[in-house]
Amino acid sequence: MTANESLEKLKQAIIQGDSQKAILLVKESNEMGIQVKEILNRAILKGAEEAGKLYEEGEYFLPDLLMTGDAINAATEILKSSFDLKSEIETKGTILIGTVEGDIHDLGKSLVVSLLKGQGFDVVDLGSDVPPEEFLRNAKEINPKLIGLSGLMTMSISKMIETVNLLKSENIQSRIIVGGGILSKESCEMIGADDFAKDGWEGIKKINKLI
Ligand code: B12
Repeated sequence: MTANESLEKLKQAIIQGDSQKAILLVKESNEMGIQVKEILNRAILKGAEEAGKLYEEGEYFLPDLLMTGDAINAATEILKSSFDLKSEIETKGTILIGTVEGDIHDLGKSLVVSLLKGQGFDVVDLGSDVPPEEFLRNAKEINPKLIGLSGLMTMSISKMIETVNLLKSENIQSRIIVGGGILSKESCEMIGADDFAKDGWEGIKKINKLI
């Protein structure tokens, strides 16, 4: 099997929500020497996007999305182990991260957490559906170098605005980055964040620059 065929099969397994197949194909792609970033961006994220489209078009229902979510989780769990290699290097600082209130999507955020830990950051992960006040309380307690807000739904943008406004009104000095496929330069400006990222690796580059 070629690299392209292997990635295409993995993408299909994600769309079909076949976790067992996805696990096998991630391992196979790894063994073939395909880069982790390629596996994620060309197969897993593309599969997630297509499952999302099928849901929008009414071909998929919530249980189908759940199966896709499980397959994404199973596949990314394997990839995460290859990020956590540099955990013994000196810490680059603390990052506070969470998915904003009303949004339970947390697979992408958890992946970013693993990437950050692998880069030598200490990460405090508040999980998903995190109210603005919870971000504020933790920011005051931890004084993180950067705060990352994740959100995958259009309505999450208004929660990001609310969260950033609260943090700024309380004089929190941490840099702020927002992440998720719905974001754009315009929405980032509207939110008042320092930057945005639609992909984990782009996010890491931008975080390293911001800090
Ligand atoms: C899996 C999935 C689910 C799973 C989530 C499981 C989980 N534990 O996360 C389940 C089935 C539970 C779910 C539920 C719902 N979902 Co859903 N879901 C998806 C799907 C198919 C994939 C998301 C995913 O995991 N992607 C894979 C990960 C790895 O990628 P990612 O999250 O984008 O993360 C990457 C980047 O965005 C970035 N990133 C993410 N966060 C951060 C943070 C920082 C700081 C940085 C730097 C970077 C960064 O880095 C990551 C790695 O590259 C998307 C489709 C899509 N196009 O995204 C729909 C989608 C997000 N869901 C959608 C909807 C509507 C829902 C529901 C409302 C459905 C319903 N009727 O109940 C509920 C939401 C309930 C709620 N209140 O939150 C819509 C949102 C539409 C919109 N624009 O508002 C989408 C877009 C589907 C669609 N096209 O209609 N969903």
